[in-house]
Amino acid sequence: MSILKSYELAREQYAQIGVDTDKAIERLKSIPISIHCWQGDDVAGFESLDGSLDGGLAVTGNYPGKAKTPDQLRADMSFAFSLIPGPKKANIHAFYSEPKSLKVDRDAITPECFDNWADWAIEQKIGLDFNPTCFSHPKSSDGLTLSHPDEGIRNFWIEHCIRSREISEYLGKRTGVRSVNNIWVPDGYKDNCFDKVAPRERLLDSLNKIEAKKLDAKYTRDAVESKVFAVGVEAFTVGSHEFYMGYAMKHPEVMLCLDAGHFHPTEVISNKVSSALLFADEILLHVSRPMRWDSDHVVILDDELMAIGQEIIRNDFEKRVNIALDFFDASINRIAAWVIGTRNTQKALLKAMLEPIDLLKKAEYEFDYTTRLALTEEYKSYPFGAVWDYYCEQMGVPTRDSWFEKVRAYERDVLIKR
Ligand code: RNT
Ligand code: ZN
Repeated sequence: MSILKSYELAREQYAQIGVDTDKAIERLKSIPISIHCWQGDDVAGFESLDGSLDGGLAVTGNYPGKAKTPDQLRADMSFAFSLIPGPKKANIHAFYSEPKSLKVDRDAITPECFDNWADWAIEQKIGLDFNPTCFSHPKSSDGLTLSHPDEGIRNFWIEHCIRSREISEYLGKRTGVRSVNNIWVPDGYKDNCFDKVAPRERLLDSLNKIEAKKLDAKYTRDAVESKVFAVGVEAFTVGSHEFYMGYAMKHPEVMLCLDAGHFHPTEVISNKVSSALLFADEILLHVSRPMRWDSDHVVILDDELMAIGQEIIRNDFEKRVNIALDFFDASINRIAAWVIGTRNTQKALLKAMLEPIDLLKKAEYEFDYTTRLALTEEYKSYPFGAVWDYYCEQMGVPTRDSWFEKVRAYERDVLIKR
């Protein structure tokens, strides 16, 4: 059946419950999703430094065709972008630098090392987000970086983070879109920690040094990301949720980052947004999917993803919640992973926009929990897919599952030949 015909029927059905689907589509067009480059190369980076993936980050699988050069990675991302509707940003890491000379260590990176990324982003008409890379490096091999007891190592990572902030500001200026600079460090212990205070004091001191200089808020803004555990860091992380929550509250210019995979297994970030935004003007989300001991599965349209979408949409938080993705799976086509995860995140937002929000809030305020339950359940099977398809068509990207054959063709023509 034609996409337009289905849409017109869906529009009528939604109109009956007071939902304007055209408005929902317009709203979705205004919400950028920051897409992480590191799904494309299994979080490897392109440095010729001696560091393999560490810091509790684990990527499993050996699907063929991963990007081995920055140009390949950008080509793959550009292709993925052509299959994803709506506004996007690209999220990059410091170890994707392309220095003009042979080797530039992390404490020496400069904005020019990211000129190729900036040029590409301008061409794609997108903004760029940034992250210092405090892992996969000889100086992170003790599992401690900004909280390392050795002052020399600490200073190395402080310098790296200071430079990352400046690079982020530069990228914001180049692209004309504010760049978010997100600081995550892997610091922690595999086994029980005897002194929990000293490492946190050192992390705090390092952050204060990193944040000492004020940068132009028009172009960059920092965020700090917590984590509860990782493989090899089971017992203790220095940068816990309470640590960074406290830090962000005391330093309101720094945003709190909530990663969906960084909490205890049944703890969800969808239930943190409303509290965090009572005390902060903006937050950063890392949309991911925890699965047992892994925190970074490709996001699917599950209850938690929909709950994240609902929290943003029901409360008009889209200008205050920076939505970024953070997952990596090397066992499937990496471009498909981007497309699946991003389109799902957008679907979750759209689905939330198709609820009659005022009506459901009213039922709740009136203690009419029967209406609340009956209607939310009924609306789950309203023809949301027809609205999504129409949106994709309007945005000039493949509708329904037709993006997939394009990924298969790209795999055959490009990826397999690498
Ligand atoms: C790690 C954090 C962090 C990373 C990326 C690569 O647990 O989630 O955001 O995934 O920086
Ligand atoms: Zn993350």
